[in-house]
Amino acid sequence: MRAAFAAPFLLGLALLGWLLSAGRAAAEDGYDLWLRYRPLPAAIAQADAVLAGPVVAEGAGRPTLQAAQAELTRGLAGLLGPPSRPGAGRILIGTPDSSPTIAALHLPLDGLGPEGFLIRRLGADTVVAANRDVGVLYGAFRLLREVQTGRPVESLDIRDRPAVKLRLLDHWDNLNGTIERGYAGGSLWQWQKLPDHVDPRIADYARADASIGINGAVVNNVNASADSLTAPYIGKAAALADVLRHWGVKLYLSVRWSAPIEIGGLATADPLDPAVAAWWRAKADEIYRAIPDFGGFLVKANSEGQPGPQDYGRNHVDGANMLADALAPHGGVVMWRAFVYSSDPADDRAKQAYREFKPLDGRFRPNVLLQVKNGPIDFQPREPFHPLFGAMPKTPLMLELQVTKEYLGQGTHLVYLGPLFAEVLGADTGAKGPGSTVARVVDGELDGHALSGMAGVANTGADRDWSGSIFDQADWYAFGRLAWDPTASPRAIAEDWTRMTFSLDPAFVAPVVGMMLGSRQAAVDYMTPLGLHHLMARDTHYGPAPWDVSGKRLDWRPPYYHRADAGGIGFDRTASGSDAIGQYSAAAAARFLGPSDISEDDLLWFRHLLWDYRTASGRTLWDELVTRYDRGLDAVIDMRRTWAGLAPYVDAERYRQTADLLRLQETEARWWRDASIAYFQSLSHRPLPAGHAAPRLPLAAYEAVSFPPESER
Ligand code: BDP
Repeated sequence: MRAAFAAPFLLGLALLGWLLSAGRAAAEDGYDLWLRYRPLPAAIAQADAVLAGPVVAEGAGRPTLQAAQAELTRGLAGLLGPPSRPGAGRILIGTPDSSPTIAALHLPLDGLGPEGFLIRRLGADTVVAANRDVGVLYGAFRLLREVQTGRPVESLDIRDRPAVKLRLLDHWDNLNGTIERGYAGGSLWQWQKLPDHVDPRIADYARADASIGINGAVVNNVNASADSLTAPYIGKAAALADVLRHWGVKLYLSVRWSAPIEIGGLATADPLDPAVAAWWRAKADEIYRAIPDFGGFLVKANSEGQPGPQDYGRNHVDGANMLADALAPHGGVVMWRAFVYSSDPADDRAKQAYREFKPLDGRFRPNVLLQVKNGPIDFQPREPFHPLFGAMPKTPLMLELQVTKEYLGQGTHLVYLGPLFAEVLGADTGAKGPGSTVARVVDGELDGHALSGMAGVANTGADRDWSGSIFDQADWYAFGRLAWDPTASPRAIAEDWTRMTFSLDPAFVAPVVGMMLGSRQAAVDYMTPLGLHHLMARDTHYGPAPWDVSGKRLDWRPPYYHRADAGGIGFDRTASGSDAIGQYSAAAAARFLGPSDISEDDLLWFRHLLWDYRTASGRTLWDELVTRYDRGLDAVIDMRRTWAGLAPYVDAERYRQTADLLRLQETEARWWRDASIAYFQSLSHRPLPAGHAAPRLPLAAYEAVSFPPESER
């Protein structure tokens, strides 16, 4: 048997866990995520017998180290089997200050920072060492990943550290247990039972985060309730933090700007009023008494009707700095969101955040990050990168991505978001010459910021499979991996995920990864091809509604975005239109508009064009539009076919879930395609190009669809 001599009781626990998880294997309901630890194929397990010795961690009473030890013990037992080979080398884990053995090795840990790690084979032993316990934990998960993905382990020599400092999930969880834009069941937190009962599942959640390097969780909705800052809720949050902490995950809170009025009894929330500042200081002190490692505040202010400093004639700097001053003595940060747009429809919504924030560059306190969505509108299937990236060199800009697929098919469509995330990270802002990518802005390197961050709006919920479907788990996984290394390849991430989640068999991995990599472009094509955007149904953001003019504001109506009529289609954001293009560097603007952009992915985002405009393919714009809608639908039909051929490689439960959802996706891709073509044809008055089928129903039938039906809302 594997032995864990520093904490022998862990052996029993680990084995129990292993037996339990083995017992669950039959169900394969997705609960285990990518941490399945099922036995590896014999050939690989044989080679990995170098890891068949005991996991040794010196340093009692250090929960994160013990978690790392238990994880390695459990993982290796699952992957390689419990019995150890006599004489197999040890797996030594720890930091120089936790472990005299590690200290005596004088390993080169400089430059690894607090979260980096080193994994190295030393004689018969394998070492996982770091400067801090959390680095050891990350190293343990990395070692397991190497084994689990079938990489050779005989001569391991890995040094790694995260490029981004704050790697956070933003949970849009409400205190009543619902989740805004959540498609995987209710909230995991169970506020009502806290702090007396902390669901053991919280530890599993934190463990999954840790396995991909996520080190923070904002636990409540950006549309925050002031109640989350009351003493009872601080107590509840503290109970959560006590669990998250062991896995290196810090707790953060979204705060409601008007809390000093709503729960503090003040008459105002004016950031320049000394009583208001004092209230926030006292509140921060109170939070830190309960949660000593509290991360800080996330703020949605003066956005979509939320209160904010502008209600008092102040600006975002006044607001953010006042909160920053309250948190600074404790080491906390303010993440101030840049998702703002005014109600003046005359002004292109895509321009508004830049216009409001760029002049404020250099005026924020050092512990403020400005949190900017990937694109200037709102998490669309494709957007050009947000023009603020590269435009505010004196302010750390935190990238906000949406892991939950609000506009991309929600909990049902298979759309792997790795390519979307990587596309924005790889986009060249041109701010400081070629290669000034969003990734380099976000990790702080381009402008020399020590503080840096990436946030993903979480897709987790209380469903057994956490994310709503097995394939949606890949987006959580990809977000973590890219926050750790923003230059990582979405293909490599998909390959690792597929191997860990399903199987090492190349006959399975290759087609699944192919399917995943093509799936985002497929969704773009069947929903909003060629740079079209925001054509989804109002409020639900599910299903097509390019015709809908019922929104209260012009910019809540799809025609505001597509601007189609008998003449043509698209939003003119060139200098002759709204000139949103003018917010980008000359190099980026030239790429968006230039003839070299043969992908034409952003064509109608920036330009209003005649239906007969010649696209790069030689087809007219109208014909190209129809061709892309069909390309999207065809890609989904292909995905279904691919998956159908993979049944022999997957357990029945996970096979069936994916097959069912792909069938639904095909139906809905057809709905999108037919409804959109029917609508745009009513304006273009052009025949469908040869070989493209007419929509199955007349336009009126699509316009009449209400989805989800009223009864299900
Ligand atoms: C939009 C969502 C809305 C969020 C808002 C935000 O539709 O539910 O509150 O973004 O990010 O995408 O604040």
